[in-house]
Amino acid sequence: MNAPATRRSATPNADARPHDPLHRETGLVVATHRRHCVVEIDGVGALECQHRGRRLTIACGDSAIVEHDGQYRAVVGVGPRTSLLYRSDAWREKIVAANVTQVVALVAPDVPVDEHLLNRWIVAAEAERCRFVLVVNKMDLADSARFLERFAPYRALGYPVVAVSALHDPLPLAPWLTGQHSVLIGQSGMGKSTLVNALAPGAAAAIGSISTALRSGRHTTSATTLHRLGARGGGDHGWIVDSPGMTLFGLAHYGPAEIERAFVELRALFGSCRFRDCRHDREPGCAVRAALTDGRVAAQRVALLRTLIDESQVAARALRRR
Ligand SMILES: Nc1nc2c(ncn2[C@@H]2O[C@H](COP(=O)(O)OP(=O)(O)OP(=O)(O)O)[C@@H](O)[C@H]2O)c(=O)[nH]1
Ligand SMILES: [Mg+2]
Ligand SMILES: [Zn+2]
Repeated sequence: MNAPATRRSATPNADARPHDPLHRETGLVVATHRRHCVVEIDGVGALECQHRGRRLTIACGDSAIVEHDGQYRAVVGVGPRTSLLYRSDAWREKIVAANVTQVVALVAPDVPVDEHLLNRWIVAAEAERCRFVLVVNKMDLADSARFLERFAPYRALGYPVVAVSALHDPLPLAPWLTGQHSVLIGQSGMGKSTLVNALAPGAAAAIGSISTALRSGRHTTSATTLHRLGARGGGDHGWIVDSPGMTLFGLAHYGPAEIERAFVELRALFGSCRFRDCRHDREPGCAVRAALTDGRVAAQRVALLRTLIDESQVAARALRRR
């Protein structure tokens, strides 16, 4: 429904600059931070660019149309997107990554896990038709085996749960990343950047120089960065996006039908509710509530379903008032 204006848009802003000739080329967005981004163009290299136009949203993974003449460099448009991972509420939105095929969420035993947030990432992945993989990191820590057991219900839903130690044993994740365009997502401190450094050759150096270029030289990640897997020139082995830790993930841009479809274990039930616009709350003849009473579905997933439908309706009303 109310997706950003640039979603699946290929139309560049075409007003010409006075000091032409400009080069106009297309490249891959490999870093974003506020209104700046870095675009990698074949045969040119990495260019730090500004966005042209306030309405233009640019994400790592985007195919960006860049105008440059040596001094002036701006992204004037982006190519059509196959997926767009972003968070939103009734008032604003924040883009995480574009054109990803897979969402990889990280949890670790030494950081309190917000499972509500984790389930929101699953919903976002499903709504964007991306594969979802859960990574349980820091398996070198004491008690990690018991921590891992906590995520058995996600495996039961059909999501792969991969146990790694980014510091000591990152390789179990490697086969899941090959050939995929992944975004790593998770609360702060779960080990996303450590994992990217372990699996993408040259990532540490790239993150360092991007942080300097975009003036974000902090330990905790503030820029979003994209890293190629495998050697350059050796074919597309895929890429992985490292994003800053998140505590909020609003999904107000999806309508109730998209939200319902994103709950894999509930899909078969929705058609069976008595009312077509059932909110699966107190309505009589609700098939979801019946499954909840029987213990066939988890209470926290149904609670999230209701919350997301509510948020989506609040956002739709706010949009109508604007
Ligand atoms: N013991 C152990 N510590 C780890 C492991 N992976 C990461 N860490 C530590 O966890 C801390 C946070 O790691 P980061 O990679 O910065 O975490 P992040 O998810 O990128 O955090 P944000 O950028 O703030 O979102 C660092 O001190 C890492 O050294 C691991 O496998 N084992
Ligand atoms: Mg980080
Ligand atoms: Zn219902």
